[in-house]
Amino acid sequence: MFQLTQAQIDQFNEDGFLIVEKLISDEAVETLRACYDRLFRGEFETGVTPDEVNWQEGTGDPSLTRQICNGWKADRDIADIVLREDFAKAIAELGNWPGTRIMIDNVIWKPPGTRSLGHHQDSAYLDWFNPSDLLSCWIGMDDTSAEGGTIEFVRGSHKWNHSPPEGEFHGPEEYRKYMERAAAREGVKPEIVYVEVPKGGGSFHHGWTWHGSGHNKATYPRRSLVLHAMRSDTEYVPDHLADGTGPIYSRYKRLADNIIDENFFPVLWRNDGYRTPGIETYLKR
Ligand SMILES: O=C(O)CCC(=O)C(=O)O
Repeated sequence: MFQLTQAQIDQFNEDGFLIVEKLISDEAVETLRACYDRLFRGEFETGVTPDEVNWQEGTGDPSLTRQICNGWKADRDIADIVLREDFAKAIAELGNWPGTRIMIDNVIWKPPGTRSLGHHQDSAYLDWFNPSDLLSCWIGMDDTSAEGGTIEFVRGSHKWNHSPPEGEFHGPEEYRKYMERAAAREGVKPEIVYVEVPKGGGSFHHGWTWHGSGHNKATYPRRSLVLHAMRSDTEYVPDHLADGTGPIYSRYKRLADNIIDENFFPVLWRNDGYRTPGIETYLKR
């Protein structure tokens, strides 16, 4: 069971992120590594294709970081981690939320030599739901280092003004460009903090914290799994014309109302004890 201390919550509020040495066990890391091999080969255990498949063996650009979104619907080894109640409770505590739903997961694999992921603020892409608060838990499946292109955060940048979505996510040459422009607008010198943790460790970050990651210049891979979470009481923004992830995830909008359907965005933890029925049955093999 993962649990936060008050000192960690205070640190998160100050910095916009929190680094944690251990989130999942070594056995869970091994299980996930095997699962990553399957997913990027196109083997989907449940028979359901993930919502976004940006890289597959044989067809994917070998210079790019591999990415799949909503692996939890395709493979229950991913679901076991990203649907965890304790992570969801921790996220609610960090965000001061009544409860937590999964928005999406990110399955990320950056082999040696592959390219960066551009700096961005997650919440800039999320005007399809309201309140649009987002909080994420990032878990490394390898020991991480600055040289190996680990995720990096800009300390305190969740307090900066909100920037519009800009630039490339996959493989930009100047991966910090848009963050540096935002820092100049703020009149500050950005302080970069690298998440350097043993495998199974990771971080939490606020939806408005600037983050990204550089090329993998190391000789070992950098695999990570991210749980992106939203508030339990969030709803669809009707008829929005947003760019980014809206066109993909608005396909789950119900015709009659703005309720976000728990079958696609389950409530993982709520302060009244509620958790979407069916999660435990789904996780049973
Ligand atoms: O893993 C990375 O380098 C970036 C992932 C990311 O953008 C995120 O977790 O929001």
